[in-house]
Amino acid sequence: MSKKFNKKEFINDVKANVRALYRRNLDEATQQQIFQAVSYTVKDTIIDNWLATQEQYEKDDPKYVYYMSMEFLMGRALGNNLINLTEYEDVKEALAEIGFDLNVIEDQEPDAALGNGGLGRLAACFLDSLATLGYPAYGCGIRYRYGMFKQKIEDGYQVEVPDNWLKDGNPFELRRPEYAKEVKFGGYVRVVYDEKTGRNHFVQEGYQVVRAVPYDFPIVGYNNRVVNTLRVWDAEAVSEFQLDSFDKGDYRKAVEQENLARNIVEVLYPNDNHYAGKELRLKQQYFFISASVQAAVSKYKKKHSDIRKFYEKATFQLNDTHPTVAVAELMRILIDEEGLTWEEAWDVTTKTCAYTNHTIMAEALEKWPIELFSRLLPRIYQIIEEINRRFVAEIEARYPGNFEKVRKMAIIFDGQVKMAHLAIAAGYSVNGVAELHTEILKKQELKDFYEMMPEKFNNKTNGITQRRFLLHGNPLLAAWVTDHIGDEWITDLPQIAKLKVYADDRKAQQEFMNIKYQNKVRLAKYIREHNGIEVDPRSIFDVQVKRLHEYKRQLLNILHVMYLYNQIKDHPEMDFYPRTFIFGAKAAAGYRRAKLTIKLINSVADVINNDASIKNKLKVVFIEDYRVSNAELIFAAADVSEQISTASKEASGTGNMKFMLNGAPTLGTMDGANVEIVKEVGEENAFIFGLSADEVINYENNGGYYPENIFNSDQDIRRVLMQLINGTYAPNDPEMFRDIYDSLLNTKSSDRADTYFILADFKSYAEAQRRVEEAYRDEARWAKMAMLNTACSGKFTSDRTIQQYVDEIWHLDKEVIEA
Ligand code: GL2
Repeated sequence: MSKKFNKKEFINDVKANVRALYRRNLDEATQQQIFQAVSYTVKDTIIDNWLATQEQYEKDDPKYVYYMSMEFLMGRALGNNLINLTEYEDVKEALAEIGFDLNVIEDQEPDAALGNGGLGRLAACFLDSLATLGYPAYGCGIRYRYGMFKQKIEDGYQVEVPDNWLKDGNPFELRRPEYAKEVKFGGYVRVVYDEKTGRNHFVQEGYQVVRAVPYDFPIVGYNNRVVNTLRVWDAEAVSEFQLDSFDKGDYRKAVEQENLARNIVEVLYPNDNHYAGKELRLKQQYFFISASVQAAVSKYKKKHSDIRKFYEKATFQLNDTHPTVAVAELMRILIDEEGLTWEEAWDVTTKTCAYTNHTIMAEALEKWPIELFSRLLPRIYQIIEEINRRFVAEIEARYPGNFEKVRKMAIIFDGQVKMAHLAIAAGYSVNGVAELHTEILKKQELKDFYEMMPEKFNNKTNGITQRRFLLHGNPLLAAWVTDHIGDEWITDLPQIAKLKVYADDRKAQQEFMNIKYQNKVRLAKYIREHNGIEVDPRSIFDVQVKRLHEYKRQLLNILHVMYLYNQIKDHPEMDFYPRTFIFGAKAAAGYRRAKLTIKLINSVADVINNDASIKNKLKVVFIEDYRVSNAELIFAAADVSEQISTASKEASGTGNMKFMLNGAPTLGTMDGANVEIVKEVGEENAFIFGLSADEVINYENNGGYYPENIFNSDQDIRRVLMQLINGTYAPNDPEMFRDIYDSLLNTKSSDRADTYFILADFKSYAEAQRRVEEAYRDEARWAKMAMLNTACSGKFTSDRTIQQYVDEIWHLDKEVIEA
């Protein structure tokens, strides 16, 4: 294992770093400076292991997976690195000795928020599992100067503040200018006939060029000395070219290249499950993909001379369609630079690329207008045209005379380039992210593709890393689990099933619930400090944290809170177990209805939290700036996990798994991975409600749902909806929430009313909520349920997911780093 921790040496190194970095002594240093100094000290250890890992890989020449993703939602690095080095407790102790609190030091680190939500956080969990399991991997992405915006709540509204996460410097990253690559945009393609070979050559001319410079982040495996690499690309202007243009008097072009470089990695698009279709986004995609594919090919060529066997040493996993230009970029390099024929290049490409689908939401589908695409990436467009020509020929051969098939499956159609179709046509694997989701892909969204090439389709149910979301995020429970069953769960989560024998043990139940209570106290303190709201840790903490999206139905949750409030006001004597409804959610900056929903939640909170007459039975809290670091506190403290998406819409969800691991039963629909959670834990240990995916899809296909019937026949629902437009929650502007009301009932817009079946599921949701309350009142029953959720969460480790990708898609060999 790694070099043994030496407390004295560690303290000396921290002191030396404070001196070298800031010319200060320990007692003069700020907490931020201590954070930097500690991080550099930890980085030293990591670098030893990083070198050892690269040396081992160099020797063994293994196959690598390149996990290509526009998003890596890493969160903070220091605490996680210490956990995985198994030095967390040692460092905590050492710091305490010199008067610092590791928790406070950790809080100095900004989250690396290079992602929006589930898709980006999944990529981060996957990297953790790959390193822990010892598989050679690169994460490939973009080093955004500004990550996901910081959310401030002002007067109940979301305000977006730029996330300048690099302002104090990032101690863990390493700039690698020696691996820089050039990426070309625009211009035109000249075809040159080569007499000797009798082949055409394609030369891109008149283009703009950007220098891609990689920054490497270490990905530390758990207690195994493996350190893999997340490589994110920064953009710089190409200075020589600039001078050259300037000499030729092409000043304008030089400035343009400078601007292109500056803009390209400036900011992460804050859209979750939504395609914005912006030109800059396509530039970002090609920028990091071209650099990553070039780097993978260069790496291969260092050791191998036959590029036609590239796929034996490399596989590209495309995290959704965002990196799909990789298909055409690899073809370009193989044909234009390596001199392969089309057929040879296609053979390599289709054995290298694999695609993961993460959503069925229609508005998330990437479709680029031909005009934009061909202007920005002329050579890449040519290649895609040829891929499409051949693919359409295959479709026609398979379904003669069936133009409908061509219309539905072509890669280029109706003036658009369809990235999912390209990924499926060129990929050797297409996977969904939960069983239900994969079934819906096969039966609905990608039916035609599944029929034509069923062998490509497979499921990989998502997972999460227990190292961050239990060992780091919930130290009390982690220690308790280890006390009872040993520590193998840290790298083998299914072991956690051994806790089942304690489910009926009164003492264990009390200990388990006491830990939950302490975590609720910790969260209550956070809420007091950040929201100025007092919440009672003895109340039920009912939590919905995730991106704000209509399909996730935060609206259903808050409408139900309004309904409960009406009940309590009408029947003050009613027996009601105190409940704290906790929300956390960022809305895409341009998503108006989502932002209005945040305002609604805060307005309802304002009224309810300030109504002394209800005697603190109800509290509503909107936690500002929900992100990975505060998520860890929130999961640990949750009693109830709200997973209430319209069935069929949430591809998997991963928050649901983090709650389960931390002992919070799911209150949810039969959607995404909820289905598998319920299968593992048993329906009696979850609270399931609502329409099934089949029912929803059936309504959608037949257009037959009338929310106004429910509105007209159900007084409780009608009253709640009327409160949206009668000033109950907006006395100064009763029209404030009109849009939300209209979205449920009115068909002024072109959308169907109540697209997400909120009214259809309302009563069933309220009923499930009553079951929650009833179960919670029975302490022993609840404790058992909570503990069983933790005990049955073994399937949902990302270690299992990654092992399935390795066995069924990537076929990698495990590496062992010798001590
Ligand atoms: C998502 C899905 O919405 C979510 O259900 C899933 O868990 C993750 C990871 O597979 O992917 N798809 C998507 O576009 N985003 C997601 O979070 N942004």
